[in-house]
Amino acid sequence: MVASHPSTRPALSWCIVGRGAIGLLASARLQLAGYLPSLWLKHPQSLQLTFTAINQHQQLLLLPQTTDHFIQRVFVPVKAYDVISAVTQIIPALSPSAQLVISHNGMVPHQPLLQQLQPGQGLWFLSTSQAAYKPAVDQVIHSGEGKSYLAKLTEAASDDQHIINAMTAALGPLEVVADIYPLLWHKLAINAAINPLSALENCRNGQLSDPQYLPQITALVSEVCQVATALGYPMQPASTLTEVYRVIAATAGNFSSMQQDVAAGRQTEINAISGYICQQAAQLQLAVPANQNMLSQILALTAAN
Ligand code: KPL
Repeated sequence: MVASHPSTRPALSWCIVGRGAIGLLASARLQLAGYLPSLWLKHPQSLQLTFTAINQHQQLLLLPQTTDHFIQRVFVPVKAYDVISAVTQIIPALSPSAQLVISHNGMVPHQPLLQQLQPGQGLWFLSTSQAAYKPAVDQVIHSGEGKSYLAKLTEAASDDQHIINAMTAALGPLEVVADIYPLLWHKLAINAAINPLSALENCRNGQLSDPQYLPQITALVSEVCQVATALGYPMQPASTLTEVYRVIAATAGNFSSMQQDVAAGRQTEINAISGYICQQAAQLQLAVPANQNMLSQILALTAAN
């Protein structure tokens, strides 16, 4: 059988930026669905990836490096603090009508990205609760079944059916929503409650169901609800707290991304999570001591890195 090459079937080509767990999960699932994913890495190289699906089925896949210089579709699932620089680096290689799908934890101001795009280049946002981790640089394990939400961030976001189909293959089930921000605030509350606390306690998410953490988690969640509501995204503390405990139970055996970052001595997404909440609260003149405490403690813990 002759292997197909991206340039012979450009309609199926996707460029995936970075080699994070979600990006590799998306790449593996895209390839298995018949798409042609390629990796855009800081040090260009192809990757032989061992992919373990949610049903434990293992496959060895070859993910080539991106060689296109007229990239039409790109998925950018990088850490919050890397989004702007990743997009800045790839922009010269994009076609004038390229479609970019970004995905990250926490909140990042999207204005600097929008300023760099040409009028025909569209920006989408994907928020996912699919869970994956990398036990080694060339292995990715799909560790938790989740769901993804996709929304347009700009008028130039187009090519809808292809983007929706591909993102469904990559990280579905997928729901298309008109406004991603209510969902992002919802996810921010979950991450603000679980990520810093699990990193400070150096524990799996499930350990946070211990009643000793209830007052702290309740305070973190109600502060986020207060800020989100003041910004026009109404959130109820009681139902949000229930959702946080549902996620803790659903991901009980997992280490949160921030626990993993701290344990590995990497930069964390604390500024895009607790930092963003504190910044917004300061502008609204609201006090958020529980989130401020998480921010200070994680920054102190990682200061030496
Ligand atoms: O999104 C997550 C993360 O680890 O970043 C949660 C939901 C907390 C799952 O671990």
